[in-house]
Amino acid sequence: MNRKDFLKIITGVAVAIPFLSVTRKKINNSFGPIEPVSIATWRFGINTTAKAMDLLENGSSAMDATEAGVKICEADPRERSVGLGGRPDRDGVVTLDACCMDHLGNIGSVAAVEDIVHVSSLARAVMEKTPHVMLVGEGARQFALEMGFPKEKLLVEDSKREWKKWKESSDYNPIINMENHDTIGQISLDKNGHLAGICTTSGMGFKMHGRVGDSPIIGAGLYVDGDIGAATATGHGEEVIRVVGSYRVVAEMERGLSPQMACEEAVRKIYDFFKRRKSSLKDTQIGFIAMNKRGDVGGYSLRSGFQFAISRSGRKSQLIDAEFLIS
Ligand code: SD4
Repeated sequence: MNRKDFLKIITGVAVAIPFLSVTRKKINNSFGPIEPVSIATWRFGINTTAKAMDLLENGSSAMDATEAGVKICEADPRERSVGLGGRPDRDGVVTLDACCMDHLGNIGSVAAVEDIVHVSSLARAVMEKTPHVMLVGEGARQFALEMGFPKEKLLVEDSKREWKKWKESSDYNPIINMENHDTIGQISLDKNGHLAGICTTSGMGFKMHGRVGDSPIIGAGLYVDGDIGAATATGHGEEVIRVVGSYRVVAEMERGLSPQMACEEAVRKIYDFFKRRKSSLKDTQIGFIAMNKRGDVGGYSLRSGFQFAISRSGRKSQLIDAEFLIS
């Protein structure tokens, strides 16, 4: 793909200037009718953004469309890092994390949840039906059951087999999954110009029981500012939390950076923190995707291999190989 095609995909138009220019002005929204857009992390984003786009084109809200998208991934037992079929912790228990945020600043989050597949919807239920913003562990599970979410066995045979094999080695060294499927973070812009996002995951494979990563942490795994833009993260959650990653990306957009440049800044910050701590960058990966209020998007990762999907109105979803900082 040449630079011009790339710019066309991420900005939706064939001009380079809006993407490349750095202004200090707030993003304005006087761009005529809003074309819906949905973006999501990794290969599975192709289907989830296509689903969201079907709904967005028919007038759904960004939150409804995003939720419908990520639920496809949560329900798929072959996706081994999200929802049903997610990888277990080191005790063999699958625990899920998720959060959601809309353009008004409404937030909901659940962490370390057992037995519930659609933790994205559960996070949304926390947002809409409780006076709180975050429920964890057994409390989140109980709330789900009270709300009528079905109780389901999340550990599938393939994950169990992998976990047993992992247990043969006594080393406790959970590493971030570098394969082509991982946490799903999805952001959509609807016809009303409203943004919403959801992040959902089983987290780091073979993590300590009770470990929570960035994905359900508002500001780390996801952040939405209806006046500016939205960002979401995938990869090594501890590192994303350290720099409050998704908030940082949105703050960079508020400063005037394009979504692409904002993602690059956040990844660079993580890299700097690694260097400062003289910590090894081996076995780590971090990726951000972002969208501003007018539907320009960006994505960037620490290492090669990160992909994200974009669906724009009237076009097929496309998978993009993100640019990266180090190979
Ligand atoms: C976490 N960021 O739990 C999530 C999961 C992930 O590669 O993206 N893993 O740290």
